[in-house]
Amino acid sequence: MSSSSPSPNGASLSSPPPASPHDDSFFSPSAETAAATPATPATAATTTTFFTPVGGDPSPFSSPEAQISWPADGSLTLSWVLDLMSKFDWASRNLPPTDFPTVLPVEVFDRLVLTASKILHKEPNLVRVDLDADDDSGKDCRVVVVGDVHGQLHDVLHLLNSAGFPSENRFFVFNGDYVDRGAWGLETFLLLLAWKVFMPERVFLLRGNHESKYCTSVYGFEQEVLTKYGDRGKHVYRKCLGCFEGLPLASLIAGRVYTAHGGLFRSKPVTPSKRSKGKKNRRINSNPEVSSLSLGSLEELSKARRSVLDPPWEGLNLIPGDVLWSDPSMTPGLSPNTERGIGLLWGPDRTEEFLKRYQLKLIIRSHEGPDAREKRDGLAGMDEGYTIDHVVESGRLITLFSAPDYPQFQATQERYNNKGAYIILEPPNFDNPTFNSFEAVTPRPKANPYYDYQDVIDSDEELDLAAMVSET
Ligand SMILES: [Mn+2]
Repeated sequence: MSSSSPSPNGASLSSPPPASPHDDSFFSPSAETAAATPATPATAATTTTFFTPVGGDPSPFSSPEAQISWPADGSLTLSWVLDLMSKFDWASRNLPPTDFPTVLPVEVFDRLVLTASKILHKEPNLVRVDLDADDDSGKDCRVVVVGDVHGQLHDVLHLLNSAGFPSENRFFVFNGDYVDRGAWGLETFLLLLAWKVFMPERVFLLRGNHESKYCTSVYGFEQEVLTKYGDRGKHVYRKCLGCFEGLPLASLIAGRVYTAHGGLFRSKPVTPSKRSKGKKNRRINSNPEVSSLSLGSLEELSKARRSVLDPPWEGLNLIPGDVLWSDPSMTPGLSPNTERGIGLLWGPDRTEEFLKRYQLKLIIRSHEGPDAREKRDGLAGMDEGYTIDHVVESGRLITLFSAPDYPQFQATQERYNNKGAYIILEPPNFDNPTFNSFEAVTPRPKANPYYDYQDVIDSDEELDLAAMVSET
């Protein structure tokens, strides 16, 4: 693995200085709350606030008395997952990042990631979230859909508190982009893996474009891991990348709602037969002309090879890159996403085609925050954490973004002040979304950025393809 990170603008990514302890955010929990153990059932989460409420009041948890250890019998419990969350929250407020291994030793990290990776790698590219709404036990089921969270740990904890934790009848589908930009990508990703391991049939983690070697080497996650784990950092980073490769690409909820990080994808180019292995076919394969682009099928999606560190932008395996990087457009048709250098742009006509072909009602995708939306003609801004982009005969296309006050670090004083949002899908059809917008948890604990946010390109557009080639 190369030790130098690609840098789109030629700026060097230097190691951030070690963070000073957050002296202004130390707290002394009161005696009564310090003794509280979060052993209540997950359903209680809607009424009980375990974590720092909006406004930045101290966490009700005491300092971790001991570091996290892997359960002796190897099976995670609800209290183990809640304990992990509270210790991550505590550590983010009270410890310098270099002390993170005192909370989560590398051996425990290894067990968690290995266990999660085994589950994730077995899942199909398109995970089916099936709820039996006719069944008596299914009529109280709901699905919470979450968009980009980008290492904003405290906002994720708040979201889980607000929506209620995963449980027998509360499913979660996360649309990817767990890491990068925010200072707690590792904590965020690991706590979601913990939920996945604890409730593999209730929690679904899809891959975002940031769950890749290329993005994490530019937007902070690699540096974050190297900082937090020191001389074990390379090992930890490699294990995370291996886990990213296993993340499924898309979900189909109740047979009616398609979700993916970027969205739709092209049909696989025709493979040249041995007889016609001429120049013409080769050219079409490596550089498909606009006229040859057509929407891919769910069957093609299911067959795509997703285990790649960086989804390729050329060649024959283009579906993962499309699903992770594409954006909707108000212009009809399908065209290459030249702004991003990978993926597609698709118009309302293609949303209708896709919905109609599979008798779906809704596409929920993520991938565009307030910064990206500022530059998109004809598409709404991300102030509320979601937008309804296409309204067509068969249904709707929604963009969902769950990182409020994003990005955590930015060069200008003026912030977007965007809300984040999550969606709840309820029976009987799970296709009429309820939007829940929420504000960022403030104040955020102090942290240093892990990437050069002043010089790095503003949005994750314009892939530095040369860097990707050298990194592959
Ligand atoms: Mn994205």
